[in-house]
Amino acid sequence: MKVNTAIYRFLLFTLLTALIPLPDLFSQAVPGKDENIPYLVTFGKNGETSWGDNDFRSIFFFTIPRDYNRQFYIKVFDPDAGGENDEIQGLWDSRTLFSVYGGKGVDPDKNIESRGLEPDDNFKSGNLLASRVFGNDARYDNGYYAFGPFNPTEGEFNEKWKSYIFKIVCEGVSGDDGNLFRYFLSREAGSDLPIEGANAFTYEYTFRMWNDMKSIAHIYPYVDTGIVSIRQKNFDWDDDGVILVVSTYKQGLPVPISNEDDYAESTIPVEQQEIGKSLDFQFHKKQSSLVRNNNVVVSLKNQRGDALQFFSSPIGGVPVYQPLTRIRKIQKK
Ligand SMILES: [Ca+2]
Ligand SMILES: [Ca+2]
Ligand SMILES: [Ca+2]
Ligand SMILES: [Ca+2]
Repeated sequence: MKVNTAIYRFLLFTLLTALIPLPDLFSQAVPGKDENIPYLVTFGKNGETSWGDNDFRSIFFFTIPRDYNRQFYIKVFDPDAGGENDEIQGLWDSRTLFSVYGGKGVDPDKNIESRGLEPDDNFKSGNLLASRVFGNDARYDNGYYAFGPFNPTEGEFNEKWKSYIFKIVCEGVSGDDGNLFRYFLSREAGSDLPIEGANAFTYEYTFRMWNDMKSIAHIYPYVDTGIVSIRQKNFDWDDDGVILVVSTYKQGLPVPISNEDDYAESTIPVEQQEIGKSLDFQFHKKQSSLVRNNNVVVSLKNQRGDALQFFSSPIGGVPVYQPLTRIRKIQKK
């Protein structure tokens, strides 16, 4: 190798390293800070799927790092369906059940049904640690309810993430209104004190877009080793603008979009450079007219049919398109 080439490669490596952002170690808001999603949404089971929730449930997992040995809380913002933030249909009559699970059966790597992707899956696996039903209740409107305290070892240990896993299931057990809410993993019940190195993930993301035309929502699936292609599926996007896939390698790949109460699916190729990092699925709203109250569902599977995880705090940080990566590849040829 010539000296010039070595220097060039060193500079390129330094530049690329500097450009890759570090993960936010202190973010356990769900949706996460980088996602720019206002709320998760779950409708009462008597609702219509055309309102943007295909299964009237939402399942999230929290990871607590092994070296954290204090108690913690899982807080739900606006757990009620009524008053502010929620989506009324007729009268307020939705009842929403939130349940927290730990112990054996929770870890979705060991027990696929815990993911709750198929209608008949036993997604209530694990030990029930806490649960509560919320209706139209002004006490919790536009405020928090805190589940816990929990001890980290009440979760199920996952060797790969070196973390204890907990699961929170949200079900619209009756009524037809949309319950909009957020989660926060906190060291204290009365304030938002994040746990360093903790994270949250889901396999099927049901969320609300902002009611404006300029905000772009993001979700960040993690591309594990062995993935060569991804089958994406989006539901009830209301023909609202475009969905783009961005990564260090992809500048913005548009995917087919759903309209009203239907699914759009397609296969996305995965490059070697995208392994071990996150993809950025971007949701850009239509600019010609404002689509209000757009709720959407997104899920991904790899070429073997295994579901991908969306992390609230993207693994490896938010991916940024690197044109240099392409130049370098072309030069190597
Ligand atoms: Ca209603
Ligand atoms: Ca409310
Ligand atoms: Ca709510
Ligand atoms: Ca929708």
